[in-house]
Amino acid sequence: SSPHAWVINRKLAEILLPVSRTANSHKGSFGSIGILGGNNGMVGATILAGRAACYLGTGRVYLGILATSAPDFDLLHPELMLRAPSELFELSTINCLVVGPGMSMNETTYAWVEKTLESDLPLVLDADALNHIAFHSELARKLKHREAPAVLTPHPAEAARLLDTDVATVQRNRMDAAICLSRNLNCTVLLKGSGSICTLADGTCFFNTSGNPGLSSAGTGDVLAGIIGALIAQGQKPNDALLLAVYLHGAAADALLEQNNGPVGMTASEIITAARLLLNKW
Ligand code: NPW
Ligand code: AMP
Ligand code: MG
Repeated sequence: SSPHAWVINRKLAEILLPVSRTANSHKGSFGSIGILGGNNGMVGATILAGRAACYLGTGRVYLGILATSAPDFDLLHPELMLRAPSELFELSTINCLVVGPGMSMNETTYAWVEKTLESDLPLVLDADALNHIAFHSELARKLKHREAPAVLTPHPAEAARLLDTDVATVQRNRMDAAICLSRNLNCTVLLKGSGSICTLADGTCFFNTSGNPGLSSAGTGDVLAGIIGALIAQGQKPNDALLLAVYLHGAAADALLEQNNGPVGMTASEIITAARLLLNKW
């Protein structure tokens, strides 16, 4: 029989909402995030994560884009600060790193993941950061033994790589797969896909109730990584940030569906603005 799972619903999300902003707040009150990824052909993944972090309230958003022809700034969102990837590890204000969206797999990106795991910041690890950890046991060991928290956000294929199995096996028993990953790597894990499952290192499970197939399009996972990072950067505990982020991300898709802006053609960019609306009007 499956282990017990708590439910992530509006009621739980409400408990986790950030406290309202004080009149004398300033950008330094809302944290700084560094987002590393975006290799050739996938710059958009990092930009989507960065825009999500910005719209979900992070004080300062820095992007380290790895593509050889990386842009200097985001014309549509000039508030994003595009820096050399190494700067993300040098800026003392940064209090959360999101690593992996669109990073791609090569020796250079292996080294970036290794450097990331050596940092003592809270981490959100997604996409190719997870793939590097799956294929290099020395990185998995580093992750397991770090002191600072890490949230891993695999989709079923990334989870299968981490567990050295196939997607069908993961999907047949999603909860066991997520628990196993959390225990093996001593991390919080979000196993994505319809009915996303969060598991903590101690085996506690949560089942998300928001979201719909409108989310089945490119870039929605990159947006989710940015939302989780945004909430961590603003001071939420990583586990709380994950639970609230996964709910908001799904609920944003549900709001778009309600307005007939999906399921067909719902975009990752629209999830960002819909999530901002939900948080502000709650
Ligand atoms: P299939 O074959 O489609 O049925 P990969 P990726 C499977 C970046 N991106 N349930 C899927 O199955 C990412 O950040 C950049 C079951 C396939 O076999 C990464 O860095 C974008 N199966 C990089 O691209 C926007 C599922 O997983 C495999 C599943 C590669 O990431 C797009 C594909 O996974 C993208 O985010 C599910 N729920 N979900 C940009 N705009 O720059 C997935 N699969 O090989 O890890 O490739 O996820 O596309
Ligand atoms: P990724 O595969 O990394 O781009 O992430 C896709 C995101 O969309 C994850 O948050 C998934 O949980 C979500 N998603 C994809 N398909 C569905 C679906 N059919 N129902 C609910 N959520 C989905
Ligand atoms: Mg993804």
